[in-house]
Amino acid sequence: MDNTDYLALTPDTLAKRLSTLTAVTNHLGTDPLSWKVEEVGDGNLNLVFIVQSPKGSIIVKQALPYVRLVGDSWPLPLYRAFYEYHALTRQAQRDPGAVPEVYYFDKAQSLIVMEFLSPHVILRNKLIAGEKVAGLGIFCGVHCARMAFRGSELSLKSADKKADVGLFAGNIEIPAITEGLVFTDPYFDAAMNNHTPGLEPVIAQLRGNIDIKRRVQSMLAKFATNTETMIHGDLHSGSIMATDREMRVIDPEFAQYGPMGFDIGMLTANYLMAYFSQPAHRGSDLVAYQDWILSVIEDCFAAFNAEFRHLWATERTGMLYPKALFEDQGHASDTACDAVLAAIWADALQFCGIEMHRRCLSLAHNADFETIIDIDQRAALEARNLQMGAVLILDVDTIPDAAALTTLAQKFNKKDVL
Ligand code: SR1
Ligand code: MG
Repeated sequence: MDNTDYLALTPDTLAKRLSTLTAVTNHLGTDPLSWKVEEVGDGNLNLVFIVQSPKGSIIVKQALPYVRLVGDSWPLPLYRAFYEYHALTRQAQRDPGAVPEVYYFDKAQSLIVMEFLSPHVILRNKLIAGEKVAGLGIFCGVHCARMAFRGSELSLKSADKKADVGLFAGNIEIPAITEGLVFTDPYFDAAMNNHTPGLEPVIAQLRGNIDIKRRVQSMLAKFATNTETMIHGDLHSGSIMATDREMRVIDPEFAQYGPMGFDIGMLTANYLMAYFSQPAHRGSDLVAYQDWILSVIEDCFAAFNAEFRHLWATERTGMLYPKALFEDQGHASDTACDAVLAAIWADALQFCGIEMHRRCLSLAHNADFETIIDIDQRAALEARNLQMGAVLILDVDTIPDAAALTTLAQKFNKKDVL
């Protein structure tokens, strides 16, 4: 493939342009005329192609030089594919089997060729359809714990971790999207915002609350300056593909070094939004399905804590909390681990509340709510979500554990806010 000037692929040009790559022909065979190419990208940023042949299938993901959701009025650097590639390789090392296998990366073309996951579908669509995924919470909790621990100086050599922080620090514009759309825009009348009509009284309360803005800005400072581990950066139910029992995490193009509680907090927000939206999507199975979503949240945090403690005991080889300072002195380190986990929990809850806000107030909403056609019903359900988000930000200290979090969700689920 011409590896110099970037050129966006099309379904018509892809086969010819990729047909000389061994990494591709290994999976598809050498006859590009037998390849079927389909552009399936429905995300906010990139081109995504499924390429199938009688021999096999691949995914080709290519960055566009602008935000697809908005158009070329919002340019975005192609280099994000470079960070996605490096994130995928680190995720594969730190949690083997959790992400698609990468077959090929072309930096100049901002293009990644990877494993086609089948019959997996986007988890968000399963949650809207009322489908369960066995082991979902455990998978997510274990994955988040492995990524948090193994990407930090609890585990990595400091020189390696600091070099990686330096590498990812070159990514400016992608974190800037999160800094704006997630942490800032929801809390004032920003140009790209949109919201469901009817939510105005709730929005006025949130935007009029200086405490919320202060706390969210403090979490933004953590997001932007605390480089304790490599985070996915955009871990929501659209970033997980699942069958009824098998899961993979995809799309780490927002990866950066950031706070350990960020990914699990964002993901929890997306489970809570799935939960709050269910009355519009379910019939007689509503209560059982909502209970299942809450059980996923509880399983996720239980698995996160258990895996993190396990890694603390077995893989604590970095410069932080060294065994030389604890176990080797005959001092248990359990209380230190408890304190680290408590700080992650508090961060996660606040990131969760912020994500619950931005998906209803800022530019990029989610299908859980957006597919609700009855605008009054959508506003009523989003209002519960917005108000619970505010409690997570303001009253984080009153929510000790995942059981308290899901109890709070049940309380808001019964509340008529509007
Ligand atoms: C302009 S990009 C909007 C959103 O899409 C991505 O998936 C991230 O969630 C980002 O905030
Ligand atoms: Mg994405």
